[in-house]
Amino acid sequence: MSDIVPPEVRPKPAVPAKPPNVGAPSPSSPFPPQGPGIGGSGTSAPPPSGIPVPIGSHGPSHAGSHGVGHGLGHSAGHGGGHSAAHSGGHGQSGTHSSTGGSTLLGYIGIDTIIEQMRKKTMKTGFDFNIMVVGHSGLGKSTLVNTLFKSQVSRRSAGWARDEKIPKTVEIKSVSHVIEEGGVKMKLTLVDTPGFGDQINNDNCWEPISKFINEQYEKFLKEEVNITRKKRIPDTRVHCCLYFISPTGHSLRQLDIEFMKRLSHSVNIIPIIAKADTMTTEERQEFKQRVRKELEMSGIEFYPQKEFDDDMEDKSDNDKIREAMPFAVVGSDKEYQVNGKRVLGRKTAWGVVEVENPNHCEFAQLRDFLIRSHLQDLKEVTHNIHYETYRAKRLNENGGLHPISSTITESTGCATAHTADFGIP
Ligand SMILES: Nc1nc2c(ncn2[C@@H]2O[C@H](COP(=O)(O)OP(=O)(O)OP(=O)(O)O)[C@@H](O)[C@H]2O)c(=O)[nH]1
Ligand SMILES: [Mg+2]
Repeated sequence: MSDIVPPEVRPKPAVPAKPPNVGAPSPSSPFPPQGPGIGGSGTSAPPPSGIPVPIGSHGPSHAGSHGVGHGLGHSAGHGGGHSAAHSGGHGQSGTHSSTGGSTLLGYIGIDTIIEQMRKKTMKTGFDFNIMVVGHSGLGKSTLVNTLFKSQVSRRSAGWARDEKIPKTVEIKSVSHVIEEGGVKMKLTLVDTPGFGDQINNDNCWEPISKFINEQYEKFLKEEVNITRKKRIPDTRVHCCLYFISPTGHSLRQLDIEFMKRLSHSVNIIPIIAKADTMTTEERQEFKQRVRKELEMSGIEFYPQKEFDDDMEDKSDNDKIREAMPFAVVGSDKEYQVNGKRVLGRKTAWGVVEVENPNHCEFAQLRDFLIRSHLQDLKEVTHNIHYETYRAKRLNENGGLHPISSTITESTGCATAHTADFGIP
């Protein structure tokens, strides 16, 4: 889209960044970046010939704590990983090399694999599906437009007096292809108008939960088809932004109910909407209270502690978790501030700058969501939430089991087993 900021004027991520997502292998990739020779540029110059290059420094632990997933396949949208297949297949070769302690007599070009993966992924492009949930008028559409610097969500004009509020929660899904730096992303925005707008809001999480599961079911059906598509369309919700009203009091029963019910089937990121309506102290107090309430209700939001890959991941994610829920402001209007055009909300007493970390936490949310964790959101969706759904469906279906682990292991192929499930 037209007004995407060129990379050179982008501010640095405010949260610790993970390795770049574009073309980067998943944590369970058979070829994770290891030291200076591999990874990073991928096109790095070969070392002078004759210098022995140590190989195979990664062992079986690189199955990753998510346990499953196939780096390239997954980022290209047709994951289908399996831990047994992974450690039994690709994982083995890495283990073997390290125990052998072999050294290469010259450059063979293993480091070009990253570039090969990058090229392939660039060609295939990315899918990212984001859902927004929260009361009407909390700024959901505005925030998504602010996040992607384009009009990806049409703002409703609000309910006119003679207009009827929908009787149930509707689910509306729109897709856009956005491109930046030669990388295409198919962004699907799932809106949920009507959520929390009824007199009786009991069970208004149900249609949303149903929608999320329907996408898993679609994916599962495609996966078990004998003639599978080369690339299964991924409509699964990778992330659900949950908008909390800036009441300054506490969470509503509906907020707790929704997050409790859905936190095990989708990555929920709670955010405090319209943060400019609170003073700095009110905001801090409210954030603390919300955090406490989430903890007391046992709500696990993304990034879930149990899925941290390693100590580095844990320490990065701990910082993010401590700062959550981000209190954000959205706007798709630009104003001139100190000679610069900034996205903001103009008030009688000045402009609230959306991307200014002193004004609100939008930049932290954006960096976390897009610049450091987008690929991880997809992986957790595939490896944890979808996997849970898949296992449950297979159990319901008369206890069908994957084909024996020997076959899975001998093929070493992460997706080989799926055609053998008898899913209806
Ligand atoms: N003060 C303030 N107002 C905001 C913010 N974000 C959006 N608004 C305003 O709130 C109103 C509703 O914004 P929308 O983005 O349409 O809200 P929504 O949640 O998508 O609304 P529905 O689609 O009707 O559920 C508009 O007038 C926005 O300009 C914000 O961060 N702060
Ligand atoms: Mg809207």
